[in-house]
Parts: sequence; structure tokens; C-alpha cells
Amino acid sequence: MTTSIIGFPRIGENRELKYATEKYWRKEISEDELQETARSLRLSHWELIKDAGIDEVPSNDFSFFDTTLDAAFLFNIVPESVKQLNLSQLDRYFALARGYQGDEGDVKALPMKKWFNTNYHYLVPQFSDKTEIKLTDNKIFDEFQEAKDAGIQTRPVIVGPFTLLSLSEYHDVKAGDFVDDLVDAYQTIFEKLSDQGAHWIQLDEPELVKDVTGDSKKLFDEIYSKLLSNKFGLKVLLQTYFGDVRDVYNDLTELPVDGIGLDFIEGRKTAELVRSGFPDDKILFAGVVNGKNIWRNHYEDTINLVHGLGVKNVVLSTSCSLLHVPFTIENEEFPEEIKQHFAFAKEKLTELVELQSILEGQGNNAETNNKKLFETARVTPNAKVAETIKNLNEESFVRHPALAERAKIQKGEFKLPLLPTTTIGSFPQTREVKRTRAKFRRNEITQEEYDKFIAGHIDEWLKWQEDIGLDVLVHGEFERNDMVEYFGQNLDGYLFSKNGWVQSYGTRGVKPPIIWGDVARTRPITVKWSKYAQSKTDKIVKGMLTGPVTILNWSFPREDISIKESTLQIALAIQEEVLDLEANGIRIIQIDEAALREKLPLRKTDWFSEYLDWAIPAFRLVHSKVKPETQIHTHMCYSEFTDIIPAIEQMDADVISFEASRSKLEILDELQKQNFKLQVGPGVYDIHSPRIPSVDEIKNTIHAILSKVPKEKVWINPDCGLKTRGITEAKASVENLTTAAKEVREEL
Ligand code: THG
Ligand code: ZN
Repeated sequence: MTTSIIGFPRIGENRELKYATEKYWRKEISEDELQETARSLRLSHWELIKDAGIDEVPSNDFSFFDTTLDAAFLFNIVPESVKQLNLSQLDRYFALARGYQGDEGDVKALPMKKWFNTNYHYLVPQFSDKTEIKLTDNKIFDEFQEAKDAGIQTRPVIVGPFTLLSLSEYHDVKAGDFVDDLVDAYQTIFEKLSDQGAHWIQLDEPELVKDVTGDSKKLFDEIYSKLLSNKFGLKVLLQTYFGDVRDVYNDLTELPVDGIGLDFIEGRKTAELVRSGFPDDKILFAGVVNGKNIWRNHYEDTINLVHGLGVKNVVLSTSCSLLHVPFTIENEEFPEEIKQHFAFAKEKLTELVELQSILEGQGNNAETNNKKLFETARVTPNAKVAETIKNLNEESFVRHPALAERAKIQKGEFKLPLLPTTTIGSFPQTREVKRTRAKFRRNEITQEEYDKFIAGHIDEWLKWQEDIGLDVLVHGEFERNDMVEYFGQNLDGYLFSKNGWVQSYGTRGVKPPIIWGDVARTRPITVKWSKYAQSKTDKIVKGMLTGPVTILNWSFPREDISIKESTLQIALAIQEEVLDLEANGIRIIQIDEAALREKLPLRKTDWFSEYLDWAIPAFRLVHSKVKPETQIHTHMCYSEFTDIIPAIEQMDADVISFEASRSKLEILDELQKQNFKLQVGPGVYDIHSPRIPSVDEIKNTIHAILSKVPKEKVWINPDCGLKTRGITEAKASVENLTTAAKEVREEL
């Protein structure tokens, strides 16, 4: 039995790649210096994997930004505007990733989307009638050679053709138009790698864990029957992850591939499928070590699982790329009793090797030590929380009176004008703001100094909001780092790593907190600053909270209790906060569910039973007890929720704001068609770009909204928080927004 992994984090133990890349963008280092950093990271990661005892090491899992973008770049799926930029190959690549504005022209970045059910984002390749598929890059070959020269035989990895075509966007063309050319290009890769001395290639096809039926199944069949007609002597590993392949399992086992990679962690049916029969002439790459969470593997369960499969050739592997977990636990400062329960990327390599030894009958110590970890209770349950959850009944999740009745009461209460204006919550997190928070954290300034700084910012921004005539104000969230980390730091049951960075997109990372035990609120979290802000103005200041589903989705969850149970615990904590805000005079409370859509199961059949049936009630629990006159807002990033509109309605908030400007307000048609009942604030401009929208542009957008949504239900706001924007553009944009709203209001 041997071991392998699907991919390794590429940013480096101390985010070396992030810092070098950002320096290169600021022109502080040369391309050669950046390439040298990249080369040394790749080499050290290959050596680390090999030295840990992993038998088969992947290559080309490295990327300067995103591996889907790498594939698009390799196959020449590049818009004409970018091809024409007279730049180096690397700078054209970065132009695709980040846009380009300069002497050579003005090019927008490719759109970015969530990578399946993760917090990682990929860039969406764009096909048009100008797209001509051919190999125009050498990265996959160069990296194979680089490893080979260092004495390491690797298995090059690339996004598979089915997933690549399925994730792309098409302009006046369709995926089927490109199958032949794309298959030719993949075969050329096979041939070249084979010539270079490669034995294997790994084609990542996570798209296969979705519903693969109808046209999608046809596309898959067409691609693979052509692609595998000649492998040029290479062995092909067809790698899937993030679920099971129930729709195509029987097809896969009959394909002339040499290895099939399956996910035994998220794939609920994987074991059952494999037990139904797996061919002796193929190798099962069994994803038994969780690539997405940070808990130690339960060896006994894993060994029993592998034994029970009855498969002849097994390679032990991870459930997905280790990209989704931090680099190593070694640099963390948790006490040993806590640390021993965690395995980050590097530690997962050791787990695979130990599992291999145990399966070969030699892992006595490892087996005993692992057993101990699971023998005794890790945490003491919080009896009070358990009792509260036990006593929840249907009524606990229902707010009274019903939406329409509340709307009437709130109308009388707030006396807001038509098209009320507001913002999503955060204002620019300038270097000064971040630095001051850091100083406070390191005890370099006193609580009084820090409070004075935050209060000063709130005062300043409240005054600006009043001056430009916004209707519902916010305090600006200057005291918060990340919208999840901040709440975690104020809840019982959470742990925080010092260096547990996970790539979110490009050079940007997040540090997901760890849910260690039962979650409970121990003290007010946001009350102080919301109350302060409200005391400073006669206008209404919105309270700002993160919802339970988003807090859970952006944390590393427990594996000893269900996600539903943890979410209910978080919901109760946030419920206390909501009621505390209300008791302290906050009359509008926004509960963000930015990540609600993200963890929607990849298969439609699982949407309700596996997710929405508990996620939506968890949200309702948070606000079910507020007074009729308290208005509940929610906000969602990414407007791809046309297919779950009834579920969104069931969240039973009074107002929802969402990103709409980039999706060209398509969602409004759906809202109209489905007679959506909530008041809505479809973002009227894109905050992800520094560009300032003009008054006329915003007025046009407002008119477009009013043609679909009754004017009594419309709110006017940007499409997301302003924390990543500079002060100048943030202010100018929101000023134009209020002017536009006022002008349209006068027309009505
Ligand atoms: N929080 C969390 N997850 C998220 C977002 C978030 N996922 C989706 C979306 N927002 C991703 N967007 C970002 C935007 C900015 C950053 C990260 C993810 C970012 N990161 C800094 C970096 O990598 O330099 C972190 C700097 C720091 O805190 O020291 O700017 O909002 N959980
Ligand atoms: Zn948002």
C-alpha cells in the first residue's frame, strides 16, 4: 500500500508567496526574484512531502494565483484584450487575475467565483468565438522538470477538461464547440509529459460530484471517450473530491483510466459505491484523510473502512487538496493537550504514513497514541446550552406577527422616506485602523487610548453620513478584524491559531477560527459601540451582526457533534446579542449571512434535507424573539440564489440586501416572478472595484430596480461592505448614491 496527496498549500509556511507576489505587484522586486521565491517554495514543499514519507508527490499544484486560471492560460482561453497587452507572460497572467490599468490599456479582471463548497475562489475562464485552444504555456512541463532535476519524480496535476468546460462562461458559443480542440490539447500534454519521463498525470474532476445527468453527462462521455483513446503511455488518475460520484461511478470504473480518486469524507455514498465493486486492474486513490478540516484522523475507523472496501490496489490519500487547511501546527502556541488533536497540512502527511504502517501491520505506537485521543471526552459539555437546545420547540423559530403586519408597524415607527438609503456596515479599514487594533492587541496602547481612537472614527463617519443625508446609519465596524474572527473571539468554545492562514483568493487569506467546544455568549459583543453610535445621532443606527450559518461556515467545525448542533449553539449566542442590542435601544439590526449560499450542497437533492432545513431555522431562531417594531435586515454576498428564493423568504427577515450589480440585476426578474415578499436592497454599484459610479449610472440602476420591484419595497445601498475600499472612492461613491436616490425619489 502506498500514499499520496491531491495537492499541498502553495502560499508557504509563513505566506512567503503572498508577500513576494505583492512586492512584485508594487514593483519592489523583479520577476526573477519572484520566480526564485516560487521555485524555492516548490522545492521545499516537494522535499517536505517526500521526507514525510509520502510515496507519490504531485506537481503543478503550485500557482501564482489560481490553478483554474493556470489551465485557462495554458490552453489560450484568454480574452483578446489581454492577449494584446504588450506585457511579459507573467504580467499578462496577472492582468487576467487582477485586471490591468496602464500604458498598455484597460482590462477588467476575470470574474471570480467560489470553488465548489469552499471559501477558496477560482477565476472563471471566458470562451468566445475568438477562443482558439492551443498550448501557450509551459508551467506544467517546467515544474515537472524542476522536480525531476531535484531528484523527485512527481505526478503533474491539472484541472480536468470536464470540470474546466463546466465551470467556464460562454459568450455566443457553447462548451461542446471546444471539446475536440481541448481534447487534442490535453493529449499533447500527455505526449509531452510522457516524453519528459512522467509516469502519471492527475486530472482533477470535482465537477463529477455534482448532479451529472442529461447534457452534462453527455459532455463527460464525449470528452472522456475521446481523451482516453490515446494516453501516450501515461497512467491517468481521474481525481474527484468534495462529494461522491454516484451518477457516474459505474462509468468511471469502466473507463480506461488507471486510477480513480474518491472522497470518503464528504462523499456520503463513496464507501457503498466502492463496496459494490471496484476493478482489480485499477488503483483506488482513497481520500480518507480530511483535506478540509483540522482534526486528527480516527485511525481505527479509517483502518476498518479501508479493510471493508475489499479493493485490491489502494493508495491512501486525502479527501481533497490540502490547500484548504493551514500549513503546520508546529508554530502554534496551543498547549500540548489541545495541539495533539489537530493536524494541519504537514501533520496530515504523517497521518497518511502512519495509517500505511498500521495497515501493513507495523504501526503499534501510532495506533495506541491515536486511540487515546478519542478515548476520553475532549471537552466538557455546556449543560445550560444543552438544556436550552433541548427545550426549543417549533415556536422558538417563529417570529410574530407575520411579515406584512410587522411592515405596517415598522412603517409607522421609522417614518423613512421612499427608497431609504443605507450602507452594508463596514467602512474603509485603513492602515491606520489596522495598525491601531494591532497595537491594542499587543498592549502597546491602553484601553482608553484605543476606545478614544474608535470613538473618534465613529464620530467622524456618523457626521459624514448625516451630512450626505443617508437615512439609516452604521457605526463602521472599525473595532472588527474579520466578521467571523471578531465574533469568535467573543464567544466561549472558540480557539484561534496564530498562523493558520488558508488561501481565499490570489494572495488573500483568511484565518478560520476553530470551534473547540460548546459555543456560548459570555459577554455582550457589539453592544458597546452600537449603543455609543446611537447616542451620537438622532437618526437610526443599524446594529451589525454576523449570522450563525456564516460564522459556522467560515470556521473549522467540530466533528464530534453535528454541524446543525453547533449552528444552533451559535444561533442562541447571537440571539442573546440581538435581544441585548434591542434592549439597548437599537431598532434596526442587520444579521449578515454572507456565506449562506456557499455551503449549499453540490447536489440539488441534498439542498433541503442536508442543509436548508436546519440553516434557515437557525437564522430564524436568532431573531424570533424581537419586538414587532424592531426591523431585522440581512445581507448576502453573491447573488446566485435565484434557485433558493423561497428558502431566503423563509429566513423571515424584514429587509435583505445583496450583491446585484455584477449579475446585471438578473435576480430581480426572479424576485418579481416569484412575488418575493421581503423589502430588498439590490446593491446599486459594485464595491469590489475602486471605480466611482456616477449619479446618472446609479439613477439608471435604480430605475431598472423600480421596473421590477414595487417602490415601497426598495432600499438603496452599495452591494457589500466598504472595508476593502479607500476612503476617497468610498465616500464619493456613497455620496453619488444618496444624490441619485434623492433625485429618483423626487420623480416618484
Ligand atoms: N471573511 C471570511 N471569509 C471570507 C470573507 C471574509 N470569504 C469570502 C470573502 N470574504 C473573501 N474575501 C476576502 C477579502 C479580503 C481578505 C480575505 C478574504 C483579506 N485578507 C487579508 C490578507 O490576506 O492579506 C488578511 C489580513 C489580516 O487580517 O491580517 O484582506 O470577509 N472569513
Ligand atoms: Zn457582501
